[in-house]
Amino acid sequence: MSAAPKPIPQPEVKLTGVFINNKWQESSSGETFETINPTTGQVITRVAKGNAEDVNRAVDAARAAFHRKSPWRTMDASHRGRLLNRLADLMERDANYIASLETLDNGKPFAMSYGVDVPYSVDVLRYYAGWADKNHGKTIPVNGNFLGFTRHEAVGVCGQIIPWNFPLLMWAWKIGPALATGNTVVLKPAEQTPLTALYAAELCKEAGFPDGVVNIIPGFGDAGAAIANHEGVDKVAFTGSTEVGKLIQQAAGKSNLKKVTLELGGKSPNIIMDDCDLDLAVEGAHNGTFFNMGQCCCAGTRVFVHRNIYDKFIEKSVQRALKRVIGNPFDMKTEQGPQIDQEQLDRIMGYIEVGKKEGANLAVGGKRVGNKGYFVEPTIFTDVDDNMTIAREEIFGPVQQIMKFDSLDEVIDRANDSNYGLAAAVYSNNINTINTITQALQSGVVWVNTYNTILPQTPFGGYKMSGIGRELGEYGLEAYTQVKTSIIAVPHKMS
Ligand code: TXE
Repeated sequence: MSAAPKPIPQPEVKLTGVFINNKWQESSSGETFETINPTTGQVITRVAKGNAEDVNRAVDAARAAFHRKSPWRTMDASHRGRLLNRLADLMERDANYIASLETLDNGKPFAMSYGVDVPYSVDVLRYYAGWADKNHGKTIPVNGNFLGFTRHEAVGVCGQIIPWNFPLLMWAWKIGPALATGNTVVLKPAEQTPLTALYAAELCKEAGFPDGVVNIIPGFGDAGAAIANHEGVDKVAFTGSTEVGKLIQQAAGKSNLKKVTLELGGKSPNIIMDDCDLDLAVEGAHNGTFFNMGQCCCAGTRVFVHRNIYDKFIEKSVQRALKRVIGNPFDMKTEQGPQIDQEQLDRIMGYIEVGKKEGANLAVGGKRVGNKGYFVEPTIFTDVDDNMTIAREEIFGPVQQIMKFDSLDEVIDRANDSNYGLAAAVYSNNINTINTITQALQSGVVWVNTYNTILPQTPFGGYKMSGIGRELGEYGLEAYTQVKTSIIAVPHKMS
């Protein structure tokens, strides 16, 4: 994408309704809720509060759009790909507006919304657009006088529940593979950040997706629960807390055993060996923790540093944290905006207190910044013990834990000693160390001399309590397709 334009500091909010069947409507209850600007704590606007009744209506629309004779089901697969590419074109056309809206609603720096969130969303849509007519089955040389082949068919109506940390990007991760494979969608954005999901719904309509293919229900957990419990939903994809992930799985079990994919929390280890490029590692660990105000499921908040470079690493990490630019997210120099809301701010400040109480050394930060909006200083704890609360629980804020280690075997065991297993990284220049670590760590991705490198082509997802299933890449198609076998009797077999 070209150099960032000047952001729109007060983007006009155009769409605040429930989006069903390509039409904007009020919520069935007529209720609305406030969405708050986290930079100021002020209300941006009110948004329709969708509930179970709205979910019912959206599922009806999505079912009708999935009928075997519908325009969507009878469309060439390649045409689905063209629609997704058109949607990506429209996002690029409106990139400045969308990025500005994202910064207003979420608080992330415009440099990130414009430089990361919007272009990555576009990339994911284009990546899956390419798959639309390439996700094919196999002809299988079966026993007997039969012809055997498989088709990869759409699952049906997909419920998708997304969080607030990457509102547009999570929307694209969910919608892209679902539509490429011919499903229909009922998506609920997070209550904190509904605005870009709603605007992007309008772009789906403009791109030409038929009525009922994409339905968006802004609302709270009750609307999410209605999706997870719905008998007419064939699959649910969720990104959010591990706690709610468990509820989604239970709801699926109690209702119609809908397929479930979950992308949940993490407490990812970042292992810094003494043969690493130290400056690269310091910067990698800094971004690994502080990117997106620390509100990343894959944040590398357990930084294990080899004894030989421990003191030097801490000195440089503290210097880097002190240089981090916090402030107005519409300022292009800003690296760190506010946390998403008061609740998350309180939670993070609570963890910082617990860290101090349990005896970790607060090397830098630890305080709220100002009293307007939800800003927190980049915070580093050193001399952290593996059993401390701040070393075990997801903080989801700009708080880094640094621990010391002596040997490779020791650090592998300690890194794996977690209920989570989403991501991990190693900084080293020794190929044997790298190979050992990448094989031994229990996590969905292991980065080497890089962090947060998430690409449309490679799968992303969790071991252990970090989730079920994979998103992105070819593997990401599996969640949205079923394999059907056809066996046809043939009078004459030619093997
Ligand atoms: O998450 P929730 P919250 C983690 C992070 C954070 C914590 C709490 O540690 O501090 O979760 O954040 C919808 N049935 N992550 O409370 O509640 C909700 O409306 C169905 C990690 O914001 O899980 C929203 O759309 N849906 C994470 C979505 O779930 C329900 C990103 C996520 O909200 C529901 C966010 C219910 N019963 C938080 N209750 C990641 N993996 O990236 C709520 N929701």
